Amino acid sequence: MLNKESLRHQKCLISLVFILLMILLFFYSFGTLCGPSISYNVNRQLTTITTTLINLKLSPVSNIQEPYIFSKKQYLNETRQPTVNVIAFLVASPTGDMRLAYNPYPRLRERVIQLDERLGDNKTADLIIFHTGYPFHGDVTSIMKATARNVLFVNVDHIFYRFSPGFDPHIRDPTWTQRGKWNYHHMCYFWFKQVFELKIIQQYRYMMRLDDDSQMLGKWPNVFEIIAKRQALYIANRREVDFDYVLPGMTLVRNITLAFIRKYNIRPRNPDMMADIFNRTLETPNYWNNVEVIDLSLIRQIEVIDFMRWVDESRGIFLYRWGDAPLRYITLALFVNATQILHLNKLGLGYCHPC
Ligand SMILES: Nc1nc2c(ncn2[C@@H]2O[C@H](COP(=O)(O)OP(=O)(O)O)[C@@H](O)[C@H]2O)c(=O)[nH]1
Ligand SMILES: *[C@@H]1O[C@H](CO)[C@@H](O)[C@H](O)[C@H]1NC(C)=O
Ligand SMILES: *[C@@H]1O[C@H](CO)[C@@H](O)[C@H](O)[C@H]1NC(C)=O
Ligand SMILES: *[C@@H]1O[C@H](CO)[C@@H](O)[C@H](O)[C@H]1NC(C)=O
Ligand SMILES: *[C@@H]1O[C@H](CO)[C@@H](O)[C@H](O)[C@H]1NC(C)=O
Ligand SMILES: *[C@@H]1O[C@H](CO)[C@@H](O)[C@H](O)[C@H]1NC(C)=O
Ligand SMILES: [Mg+2]
Repeated sequence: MLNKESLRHQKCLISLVFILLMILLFFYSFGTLCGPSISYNVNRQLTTITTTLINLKLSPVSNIQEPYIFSKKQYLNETRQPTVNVIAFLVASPTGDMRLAYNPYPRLRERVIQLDERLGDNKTADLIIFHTGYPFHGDVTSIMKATARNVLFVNVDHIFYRFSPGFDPHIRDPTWTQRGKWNYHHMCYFWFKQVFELKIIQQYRYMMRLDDDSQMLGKWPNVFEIIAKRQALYIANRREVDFDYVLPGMTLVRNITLAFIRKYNIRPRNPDMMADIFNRTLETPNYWNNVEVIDLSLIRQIEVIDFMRWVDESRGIFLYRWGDAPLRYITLALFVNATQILHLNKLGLGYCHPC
């Protein structure tokens, strides 16, 4: 039989254990709440490339986690070697908002087959199809089955429709419209800045952008190998210009570029390109970046990220429809010298757009 003393002792012990448990529970739930959220990313592959890891550590990009990724690796249970090279497309899924919704996926499938035939990378680079909306299951699988590459369908609805901070799309009207009121601007914003902030992109070193309304002409060598071997940072398509009378406010991009140079005391790495930007009255130059290859270590540099933020905060992308092409040209003029840029025409590589 227990005496009163030992009973009190036991009660004391039980309440002590209870309090300890509560404390543990508190910290546990706090930890899970504040820790990284576990979301549905089926492509959580670890890249063993140390350079990429170093870049990741240094990179202050926001690492936005994409909620919906549909990966071929997972879907067809295939194993592929991890790669640092990626080919990126952006398309809009058909939506019920339009009476005649265009479905881009059948044509994209043809372009993917063509890519496999024409690009000499032995089908090793991953393929990411950034998309808004909801592709049908059949569209996804028909593209996955058309290529030996790893294919990732990455939904970007959570970022694609964002605007620059403080911009009011309800009150304002655009100076330029294609598709919906702001769609073209969103596309420019995506390729200039947002794509580099996506978490899925962080595991790669080189990104080649292709559009679904363009084609490589003839056989191409492995451009990923070429850019790496020559230690270049960019492979450029041909030069074009935007005119201020077509795009009112285009030349204002010079003002914010100058302000940035002054504020951060930057010495532009490419004086010829800088002169090209500033020495014309109404024309702003660009490389027609519906095809481009970028060393992503470039846009992971802190000054480059600062410049992208500077442009973003100026709201010029939405106010004046500054395209990602002239903005990329200015980024290159600021941070990349002439030997670090390769040119498709000098490499003898053809590309058509639109076609
Ligand atoms: N998801 C989505 N993709 C878009 C949108 N607008 C353009 N794109 C994609 O962005 C790329 C460039 O667009 P495009 O209209 O060809 O631009 P342009 O060649 O500069 O006239 C294409 O591959 C399109 O599929 C859009 O509103 N939504
Ligand atoms: C996926 O493939 C691996 C190895 O090829 C195999 O062990 C595993 O059982 C497969 N999983 C499914 C769900 O088929
Ligand atoms: C191309 O890839 C295939 C399959 O992975 C491989 O067997 C072949 O050796 C590769 N060819 C070259 C030239 O690398
Ligand atoms: C942009 O710069 C030009 C030339 O320096 C100047 O005349 C103009 O007032 C500036 N515009 C704005 C909006 O700052
Ligand atoms: C502007 O600068 C570029 C590059 O230095 C040069 O090729 C071009 O001739 C210059 N144009 C004018 C109008 O000065
Ligand atoms: C460009 O920069 C690279 C790396 O810093 C350097 O090796 C090269 O000589 C530079 N080229 C020019 C034209 O300044
Ligand atoms: Mg196009």
